[in-house]
Amino acid sequence: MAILRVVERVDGPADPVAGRLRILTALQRKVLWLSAWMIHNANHLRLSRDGLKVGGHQASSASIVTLMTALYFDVLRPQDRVAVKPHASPVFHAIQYLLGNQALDKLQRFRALGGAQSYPSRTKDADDVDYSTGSVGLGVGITLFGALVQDYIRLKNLAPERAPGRVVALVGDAELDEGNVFEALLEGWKHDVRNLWWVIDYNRQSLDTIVSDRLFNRIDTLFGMMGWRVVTLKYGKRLQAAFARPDGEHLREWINACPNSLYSALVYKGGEGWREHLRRDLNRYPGIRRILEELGDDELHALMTNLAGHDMEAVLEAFHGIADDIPTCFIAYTIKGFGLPFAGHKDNHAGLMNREQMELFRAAMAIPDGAEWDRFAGLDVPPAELEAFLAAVPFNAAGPRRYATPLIPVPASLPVPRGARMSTQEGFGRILNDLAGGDSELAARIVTTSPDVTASTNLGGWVNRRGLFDRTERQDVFRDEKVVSAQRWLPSPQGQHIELGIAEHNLFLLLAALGLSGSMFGARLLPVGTLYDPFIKRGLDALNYGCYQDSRFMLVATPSGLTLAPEGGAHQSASEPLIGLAQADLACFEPAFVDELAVLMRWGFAHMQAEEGSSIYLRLSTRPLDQRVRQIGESFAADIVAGAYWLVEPHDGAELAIVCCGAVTPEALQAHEALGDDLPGAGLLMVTSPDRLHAEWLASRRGVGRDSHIARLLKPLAPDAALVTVIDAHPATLSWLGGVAQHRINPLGVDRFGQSGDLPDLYRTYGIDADAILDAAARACLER
Ligand SMILES: Cc1ncc(C[n+]2csc(CCOP(=O)(O)OP(=O)(O)O)c2C)c(N)n1
Ligand SMILES: [Mg+2]
Repeated sequence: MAILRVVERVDGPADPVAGRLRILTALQRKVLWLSAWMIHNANHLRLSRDGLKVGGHQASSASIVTLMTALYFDVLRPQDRVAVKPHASPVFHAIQYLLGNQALDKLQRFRALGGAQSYPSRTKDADDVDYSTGSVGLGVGITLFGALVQDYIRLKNLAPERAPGRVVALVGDAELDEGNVFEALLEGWKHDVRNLWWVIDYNRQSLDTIVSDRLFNRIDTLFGMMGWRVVTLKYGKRLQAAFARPDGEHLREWINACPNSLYSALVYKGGEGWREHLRRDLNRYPGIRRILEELGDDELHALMTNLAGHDMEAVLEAFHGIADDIPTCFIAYTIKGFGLPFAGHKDNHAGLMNREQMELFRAAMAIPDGAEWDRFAGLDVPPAELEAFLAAVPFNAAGPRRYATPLIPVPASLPVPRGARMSTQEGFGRILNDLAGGDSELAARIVTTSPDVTASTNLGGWVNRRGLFDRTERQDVFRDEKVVSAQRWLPSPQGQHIELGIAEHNLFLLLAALGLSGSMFGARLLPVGTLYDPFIKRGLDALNYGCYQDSRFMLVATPSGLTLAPEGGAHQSASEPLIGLAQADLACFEPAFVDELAVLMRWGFAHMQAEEGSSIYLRLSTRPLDQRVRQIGESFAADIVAGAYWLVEPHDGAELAIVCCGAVTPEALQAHEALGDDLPGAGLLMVTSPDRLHAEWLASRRGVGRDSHIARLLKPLAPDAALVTVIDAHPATLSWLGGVAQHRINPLGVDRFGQSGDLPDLYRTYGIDADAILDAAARACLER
């Protein structure tokens, strides 16, 4: 088995470049050791209370040690922003430990509560993670949108002038199987993104197996087509030297033609395996025979595994060779598990060194017993020299890298659009349009985006006034040709709408990137993104990803529900409010009236900026409703934000309440009226946010805080009163209300796929019309 022969020491020549190389090579050795030891400690040494495998990825980490050592200790600058491939988390934490940004006890508690996180987390880790990662592909995609956001801010001079940073993704090669990566690539081409680096750890292994040779042969072409520069780091300096020897070209051809699976298998088998194959295939060349004679098994193995991604000199040369802002993809050939006993083995993804292997590794790394966590033990560079080097690392030179940015003032109220009948979608467009016409700082910091549904979600008016964002000024051809259009969308760097192609992942990744702009790039933005409600599910993992890193944005989902009537079942949404209910760090609302919407949007813009705030999800509708002219004072506004208020107050001891939410409010009103004398004093509860109501109720059940808002609201009802809930969505969104005060509950909603129809037909068919509400009320009363 090939073990431990590949992490080389470079003897210390006198010139400064070589001196640097020597130190970086030593640090790389330390990073490899610490990342492997951190995982070993978590799995084999720390007390286990539950018998679960702790995990951690020694092979994935080893694969990227050289690349990350070069980047963090030499190439990166403080303004650069990085997404680290999820399984390199131990490498990241080890590097931050060496830089003095990560505490030892966090390393010792890797994957334990309060310790360093399994996958780099912007919110849970204390060592300056830029982008969280975990769900493969998303960390790659977000860097592209991060680069776009950096330009958005730079071209508008929203932040103090600084040299632009590079936004860097450290990518596992199998991440390129994720479609979202390519969706992002296309969008990046359209928007001419700059200052973006994707460094692919091309170890030719995924989780299950060895990746296909055929596929990767196409990857560089693909990047080239999208305007990227591709830098391939294939062979290290020693292999390059061997290729330059007599007959060396045959060795190069042999490796070039070697299938990924055979190369990996030989990496695992070591020197003998290489010798056997090279003898069989290349023995006729005297130059190759010489090489085989000169080198012992270990040396031969070291030569044959000298891929550029593990060759510090080659890696530094490649990174430092790029001085412009053209997006660049580095394809760095590496070996999964490089330097570890399971290097190259196809099953090594979750492999852990056992105790004996770790002892051998420790000996090879020259780590004395008890000095496992020592920052410099086992290195052949004096500690003082290493300390001095680390103190001068450019990436670390400017201290904390996150920016604090002032709050954007939000007015006490937003004007309510006037009109007797209006949908919440129309109200949304008018509120934004109104903001666009003013000159508030709030409006200046709003940036909107939509995946090709800008016009159909009512953002058109805003874009007419605020323009499309584009790196360069462009003409409106339709206007120049005097073709009349309601959409006058002028592209320029001043534009405040980023138009996307139809790709919901891109929408959510862009929203996530925009919502981090303050701490990331020094200018706070208030992103508003629109899409059709059912297509939230298309981008759901990316939405979750944005929330997971506590990015702040306002998602406006419209149209929604069965209420989209003739558009049919493929466009009607039902389960989305349950997503809103369950998704952490996303406050979800479904107003019925536009005065409620104005309150919620105002609150939303403030909540998106609050320390303990979150992102916002507004589920809106295209159904025009009769509006109410109401004075909304502070306490009424607070009720709307808390999630419910009585549209019709119940009498004390009332036996029934109808609870409604969103577009079906007219049906609830109609049913309530029809109850008339049969059930005097029945209440009509208007729910504006099942999510906020539920969250607060849960908190109160856990003993946090006082009575919940919903418990207070339901107090006047008789103890054995019935609730009939109705929402144009899955009935479970509101059925939990029966648990608040143990009222009997009859939940109405949509629990089957929809279909085309008009509102009366559909509401009747799916049981959410006034008759259905009355039937439910009658049944509830009979059950008493
Ligand atoms: C969306 C998603 N699907 C599946 C996984 C499980 N998973 C973790 S790593 C991995 C493959 C990683 O291969 P690669 O990106 O090449 O990384 P490396 O070889 O460097 O470990 C998979 C499928 C995941 N983390 N995210
Ligand atoms: Mg891989």
